[in-house]
Amino acid sequence: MTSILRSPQALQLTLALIKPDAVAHPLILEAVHQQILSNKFLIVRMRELLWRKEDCQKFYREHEGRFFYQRLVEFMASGPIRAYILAHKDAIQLWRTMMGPTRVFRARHMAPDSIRGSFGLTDTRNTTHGSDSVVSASREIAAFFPDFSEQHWYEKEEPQLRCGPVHYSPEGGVHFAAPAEGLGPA
Ligand code: 3AN
Repeated sequence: MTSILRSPQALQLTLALIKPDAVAHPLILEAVHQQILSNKFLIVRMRELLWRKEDCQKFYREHEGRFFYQRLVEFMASGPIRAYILAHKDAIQLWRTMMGPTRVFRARHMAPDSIRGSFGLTDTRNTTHGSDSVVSASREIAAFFPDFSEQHWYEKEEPQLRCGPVHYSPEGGVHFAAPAEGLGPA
């Protein structure tokens, strides 16, 4: 396997999900999207999908046997979810801080302005998911975006996005590196 050299300033990737409780509410969905933008994440990819129960079981297999597992799997397959690949310096930690604690009671008390503190309904219906390590981010990105090559992205897209200029497409909801001046279509 080819190793990928990353400079200290390199952008890190994470997988973020907006869960069915939030996707069902357009204002909450938009509020979370705006928080992603205002925290200067680059949205590398975005898609909405319905998850099959088997996909949820596979994704959450580390929790199999826990008391909330069945409830979690049923809930995640109960309606559309939105998946993002987000890029930022220390993206994994930043997104997890923005989400706040897993348990909603704790989120409301310890991080009332966090996403879960603001919008979480219960410990299961807690608005968002975020990868918890570089290894899980790679695994989770591959699960939701099978055509995305992290290696290609780090080699070709990351340097352009990091050095700018970067544009945001409100229609597509993603960022892209702008072509250099004078190289665009006539
Ligand atoms: P996080 O999403 O904060 O990384 P994990 O990975 O421990 O937390 O749990 C995955 C998901 O399982 C949570 N987002 C939540 O929906 C559900 N979950 C975790 N702990 C509980 C709990 N004590 N009661 C109900 N659901 C839980």
